[in-house]
Amino acid sequence: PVETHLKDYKRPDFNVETVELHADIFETETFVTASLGVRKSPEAADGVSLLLDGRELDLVSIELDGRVLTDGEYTLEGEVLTLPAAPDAFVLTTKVKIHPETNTSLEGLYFADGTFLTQCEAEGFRRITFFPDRPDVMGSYRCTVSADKGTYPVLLANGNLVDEGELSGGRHFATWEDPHKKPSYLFAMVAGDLACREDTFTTASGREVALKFYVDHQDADKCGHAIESLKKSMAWDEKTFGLEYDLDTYMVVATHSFNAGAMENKGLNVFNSKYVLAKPETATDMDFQGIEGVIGHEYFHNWTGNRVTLCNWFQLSLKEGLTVFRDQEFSSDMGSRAVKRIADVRGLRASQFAEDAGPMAHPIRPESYIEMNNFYTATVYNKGAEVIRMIHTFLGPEGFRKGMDLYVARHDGSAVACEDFIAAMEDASGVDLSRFRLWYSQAGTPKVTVTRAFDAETSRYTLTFSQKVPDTPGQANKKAMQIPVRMGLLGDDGAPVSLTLEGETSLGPLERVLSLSSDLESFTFTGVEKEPVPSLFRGFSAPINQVTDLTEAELIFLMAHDTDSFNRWDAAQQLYANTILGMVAELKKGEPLALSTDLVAAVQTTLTHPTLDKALIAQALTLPSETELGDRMAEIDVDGIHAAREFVADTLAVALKESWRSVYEACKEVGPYRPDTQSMAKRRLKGLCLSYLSRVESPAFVMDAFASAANMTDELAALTVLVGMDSPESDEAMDRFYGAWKGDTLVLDKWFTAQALSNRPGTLERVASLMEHPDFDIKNPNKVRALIGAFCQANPWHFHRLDGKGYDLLADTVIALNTINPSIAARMASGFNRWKRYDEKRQGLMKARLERIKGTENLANGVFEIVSKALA
Ligand code: HT7
Ligand code: ZN
Repeated sequence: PVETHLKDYKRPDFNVETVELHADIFETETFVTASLGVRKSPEAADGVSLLLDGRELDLVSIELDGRVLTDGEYTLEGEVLTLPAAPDAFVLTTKVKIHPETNTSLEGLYFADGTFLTQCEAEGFRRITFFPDRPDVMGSYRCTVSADKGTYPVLLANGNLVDEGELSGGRHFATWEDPHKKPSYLFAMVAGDLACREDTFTTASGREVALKFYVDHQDADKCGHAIESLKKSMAWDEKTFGLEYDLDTYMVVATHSFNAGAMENKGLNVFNSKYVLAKPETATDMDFQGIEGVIGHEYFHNWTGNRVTLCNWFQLSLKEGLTVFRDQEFSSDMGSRAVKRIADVRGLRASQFAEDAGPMAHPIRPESYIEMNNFYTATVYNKGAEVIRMIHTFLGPEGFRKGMDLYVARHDGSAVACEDFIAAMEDASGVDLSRFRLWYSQAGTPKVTVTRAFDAETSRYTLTFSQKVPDTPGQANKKAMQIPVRMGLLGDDGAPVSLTLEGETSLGPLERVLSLSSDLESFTFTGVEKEPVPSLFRGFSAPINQVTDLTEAELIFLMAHDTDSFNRWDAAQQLYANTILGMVAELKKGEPLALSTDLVAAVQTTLTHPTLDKALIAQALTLPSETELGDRMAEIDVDGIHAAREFVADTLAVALKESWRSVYEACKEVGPYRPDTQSMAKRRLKGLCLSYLSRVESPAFVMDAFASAANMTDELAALTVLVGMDSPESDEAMDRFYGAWKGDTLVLDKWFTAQALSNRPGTLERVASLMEHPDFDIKNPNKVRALIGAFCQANPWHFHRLDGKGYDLLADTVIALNTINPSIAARMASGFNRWKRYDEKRQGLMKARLERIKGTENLANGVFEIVSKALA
């Protein structure tokens, strides 16, 4: 396989200014005719050839300015069609035959669940027609779709509908024109039989935009929340960034067969139905929040991604990191900022930190790729968003807004690089970001070690920070990064201490942002009478691993007193992790376990806190997952972690039984379901109490909660707890749930996941047998993620079974998916990425499975890239 390198990037020799497409869809074949208005760039050398990408296309005919080209006038080798010494300006017309009806990759044009639809990012357009399929080639598109009218009454493409009509043989057509120039990855078309839910939004400048959601007829009653979320997103972007929508129509199509969450195609988003469809009976609070976030994300791409796009795929974080930051801010403004931040950081630590510590570690702007699809990663997206957040921290909200204004004004309508964003931020704010740029080129999670010294005689308190960016594959000896430390100091009564740095003449603020930029730095605060407890990296001000020597007592103090909600939560997490990992070591030595009474008391205080946000209480009392705990160990002790974590959970359940019970009762709601922040917080805490109570109450108690649930959040919370209980109630609940929801594919995904995550003996065998269930379909990525993804990523105790059967299940799945859907196969293969972190026996078992995958005939490039890097 060929590796593409950032250092080899050159601007294109030819641009395609206009694209006229005709897609004639039939049941067993589709014909695509493309007329491309091509113009040579003034900088291109004389005699350069035009190169067009094409994958799995049958070339029917090719013409240049209306003249049929003969064999010698072009070449077609592999996936490249070459026109040697192409003229300066011309129209190239090709006609190809494609087979969406057998395309299971879900890229290009494909047919799923009765609908034809497209997915072009990153390189799917080349599966539709011959084209220079790269994001810096931008043109205006006019697209005509034709299909049988009875079967596919809805025909859509980007932009505005400009013509439609009947054709012979019961067929019809629609022509769409997009007034905005775009790269090919933003192209979309759809043909299907879909219901349309409509609404309108009036922009700040008074234009009316039609909002149209296309879904399966049976799902037409589940679009309300998505539509409301879209309207909120549109209003938020106007208010926060002054950015208004730029077309008369905004269309969203929902499909059950999709490789990712959603796609921001210009004016015609395609969504995984999971991120559109919701009603209280079928969707959980998390689903409602997920929909709001993803709808926002795709909408915000209209400016950060579509109007200002990328010059090459190495710059992916330019649109994704920035747009994730924007969607995070949007969700924070719509709900609870602290709760959202905790969820985001939990996710970042679980997936991105692991990525940074593994064989696929890459900077947010990668330097090379074999398969671009492998770089839609937590690093590019979530660490990318953290990098934007740090710029926001350094510049402040006003400086950041000025930077955004300048970025959009300078680059609207063009394809640019991460560097252009940083330059706009610097120019608008006057803040120097030269060292900060290292965040774009250096991979790895910096480790920041903090030591403290208090001098009671001079009332001076010194914090010393040393930073080290770890080596990652292909990158060693890295430079110190610029790191913002949002911090405060707490006095022994919990009150914040003034932060006056040595040399300052006036009393300092109660919170400040320190900037680290070298390997070792000290900051001395004056006028500190008593030794304080430091609260550092508040709000997770930088994506780093903090190493401190805070004692159990200090962590308990921060858990109770820190003014920063995030750090209160983080102190609790550190406390649990220290406790559980300490127990893992004790178990190894054969020592008996005992939980500190101070920790139990701290949990009790938090649980019964009269005024604290209930969602924050729930977050603070959720133990780190077995995977998170494993990430903190040099060699992951699967069984030790499981045993110690279970011991802590059981002990807390027994010790605080009365409190869990009373808080549980107090969180019970009256009245109908509402997806507002407070009600969601109550349900979340109630669900957590139920999970602790299940350790001390009978299965009948949980069954009762299951049977009386009035919404999917409560129902699933009870089901998830029940499925882990080794009792007849568990099977009964699974059967009842299946019976009630067998017609709803999204709800069945929850049923599959609940079983995949069970702690019960025989879970692996259950997962294997569910793969044969009539409702499981390996061609459907949601089903694969719900069952096998959940099992391999979130049930480490069963997945890492010592007989290697969990590893076989994953390897067999990757090999099966290799031909069906290589993109999902590669994602699943990364389930082995951490193999070197386990004991020798497990390492050997995983390595053998990786080698088996690598030896598979016709291995897809993407899978090859993942497994060969893992084995290197
Ligand atoms: N920009 C999109 C990324 C994407 C994608 C979406 C659906 C299917 C395959 C895909 N490959 C890449 C989604 C986003 O970040 O908004
Ligand atoms: Zn995105």
